[in-house]
Amino acid sequence: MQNSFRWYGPNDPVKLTDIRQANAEYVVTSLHQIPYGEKWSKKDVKKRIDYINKNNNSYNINLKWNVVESIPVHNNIKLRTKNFKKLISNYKDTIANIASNNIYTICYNFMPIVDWTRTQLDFKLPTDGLALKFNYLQIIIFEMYILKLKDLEKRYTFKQIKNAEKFFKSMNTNDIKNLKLAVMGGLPASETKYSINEFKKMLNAYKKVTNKDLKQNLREFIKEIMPVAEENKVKMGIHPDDPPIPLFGVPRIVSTLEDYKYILDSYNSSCNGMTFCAGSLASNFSNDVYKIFSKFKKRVNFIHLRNIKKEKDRKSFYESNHLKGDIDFVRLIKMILKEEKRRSKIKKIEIPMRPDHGHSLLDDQSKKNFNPGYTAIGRLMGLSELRGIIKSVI
Ligand code: DNO
Repeated sequence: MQNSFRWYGPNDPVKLTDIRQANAEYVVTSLHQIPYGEKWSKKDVKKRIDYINKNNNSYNINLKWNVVESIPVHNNIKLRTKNFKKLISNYKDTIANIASNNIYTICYNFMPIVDWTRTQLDFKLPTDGLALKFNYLQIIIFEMYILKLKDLEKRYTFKQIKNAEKFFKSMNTNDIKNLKLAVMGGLPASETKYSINEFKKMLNAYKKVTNKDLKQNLREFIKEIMPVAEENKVKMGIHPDDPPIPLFGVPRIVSTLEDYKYILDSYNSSCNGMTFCAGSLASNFSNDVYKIFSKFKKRVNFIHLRNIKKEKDRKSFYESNHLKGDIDFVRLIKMILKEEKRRSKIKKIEIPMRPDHGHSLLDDQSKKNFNPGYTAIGRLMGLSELRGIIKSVI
């Protein structure tokens, strides 16, 4: 596997030297400064490569940008409204401009409104480390008390609503502020930091969109972009919904084995592949991550490795230590290495992999400015544990 680390660019408090010290050899990044939907020029991409190269020299490990994560997909594309045709044309040009700079793997997702979602960014572990957590009741609280939505009984049971009311009473002002921040854009890579009204407006835009509509829109998008990916030898990897369950009454369609089957069958090409995110997939109680990997292994273009611990309500989870969660990484890594071996019959092929998220540990906790989940020390530990497994099972 290509040991990679996500890097949020020159403004990331985690610097390229930190990434090198963590023993990664590749960086996964995106041009986060470019607004969603706009075209990335060849020059924009080259500028970022030059920045990385300037930090490389003959003495140190030469970090290389191997994966673009992500080219975000604008909501107008997901909804196929307004200027979506222009946005798709920009998307295609962006793919070509990335490839012309010799980067051939691109991750994207099709989550409506918000990208990945957590409800707590500082969940205290028994070790005193801090983790990210998703609590389903807090999503109901968010809808009930922050968005003040009506008709919640349409999608939640009486018991869930009562439990949410009870939970809400135990939260203080700070907890509520943090919940709001976490859901409405406190996480890195989120589309935008919404205001309550903007968030409601987006919910309204998706109001009549069914699961079937959204799937159809994704299929159209795939059919439009994949020929460009093929022409430019780019491997696209669609990231699963995180978490892989519908949120706020809006459908999510990249959550299960069946969803992936639909997506990968929509355009039969190795360029139309998946980002296998173990932690995201495992947080849906019905998903079997080993089965999903086995089924689509030939189409896995990028890998995220992180673990989770599911909770009793079957919807909530927290991000556990890489070796302590519900996923057996020894088993999974063996499967990945076997697939790499299969691909490497003619020429050695390594799948790009990054440890996804880390806890906030040691000095991470005193840093004022950090991207939740993307701390230096926490991820360093994650990568080290994964490397240990890789080394011992290879
Ligand atoms: C979370 C990430 C995802 C990912 C995008 C991929 O940490 O794995 O947010 O960046 O969804 O498109």
